[in-house]
Amino acid sequence: MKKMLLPAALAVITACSTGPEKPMDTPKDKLVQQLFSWADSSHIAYGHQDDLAYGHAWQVTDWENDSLERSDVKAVSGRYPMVMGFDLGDIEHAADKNLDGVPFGLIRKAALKHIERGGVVTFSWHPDNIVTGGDAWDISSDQVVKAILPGGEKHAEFRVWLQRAADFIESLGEVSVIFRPWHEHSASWFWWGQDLCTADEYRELFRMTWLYFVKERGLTNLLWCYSPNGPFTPESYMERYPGDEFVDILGADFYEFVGPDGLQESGARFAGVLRDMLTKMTVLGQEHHKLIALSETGLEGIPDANWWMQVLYPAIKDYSVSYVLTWRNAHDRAGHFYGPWEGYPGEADFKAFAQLEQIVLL
Ligand code: BMA
Repeated sequence: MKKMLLPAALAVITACSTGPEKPMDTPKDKLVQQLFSWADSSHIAYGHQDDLAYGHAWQVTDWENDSLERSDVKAVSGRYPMVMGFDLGDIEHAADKNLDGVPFGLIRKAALKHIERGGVVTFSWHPDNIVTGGDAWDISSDQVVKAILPGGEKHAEFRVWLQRAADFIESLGEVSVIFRPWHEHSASWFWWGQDLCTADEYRELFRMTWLYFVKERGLTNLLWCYSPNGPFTPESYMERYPGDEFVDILGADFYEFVGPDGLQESGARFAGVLRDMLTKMTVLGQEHHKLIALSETGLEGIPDANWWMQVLYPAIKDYSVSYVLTWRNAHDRAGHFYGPWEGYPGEADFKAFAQLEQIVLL
């Protein structure tokens, strides 16, 4: 597949600046240029969720005094992942720790440390259900999005949740990070999902969030990532797109699941669908002058010892995808890992993947 050429990158960088008086050197401009330079030169940055906070069978405990040098990815490959994801779930309650028990103080410190080392940070957010009091996965009401939009009975209360999330982002200071709210909305497992609100309501939710962060709070250094779940058609991918003004990265989440026909077939199926998704996203990225990214992926427990080199890499290698992020290595949930760790059976395979010239680690 032909690579995306430089003019697309220049068009985006230009579009991201507000006028001739503004030099293209804001933290956001630099991050956009960095991501485009990988995509345009056929490099793919590798990312891992929560990588500095914990890993398989360990976690940072005394975070204030910890230099945050431990990483499962580094233990296997000698380098940190270039992209690191963290989740803001429970920030809406002004909690000390996120939904997975990671202190927000640690998340802030780890994000800033990673940026200081030269890495890229992305935030997702699994906020609770403000109507039912349940979590992000509580889909018992299809009135939640409607209720939090302007005019809805929970709007004022939800603005406080937005304020708390924005306060956290603001506390990072003058750095640029990727923000990826309202993800996997084309599926129906979160209260903001496909069957839980209309397309108009979803778009309004995304825009309301953007307007609050960017216009009300002046948080102009965020790169906004839109990330439906795969598979999709170009039409279903764009069905709830909030608009070019509100999005910087066309992302997608897509995981492999092992079916009854076994590992080999599920790997082949996953890779085939992923290639199809990336082909469509490449076209959409060119049309809308946006970066593309595989914002979440993985195979839980990685039962295939050759998954990185024989499934993931062949599926992504022909695409100008800026980064690919695998989900977290839980320290407290047996078998819930998506990245490598020292001693796991696919260690050599991950090492080979990380050593590829095309794959960027830190
Ligand atoms: C999910 C799982 C959960 C976790 C959530 C948010 O995919 O990993 O255990 O709470 O992401 O990080």
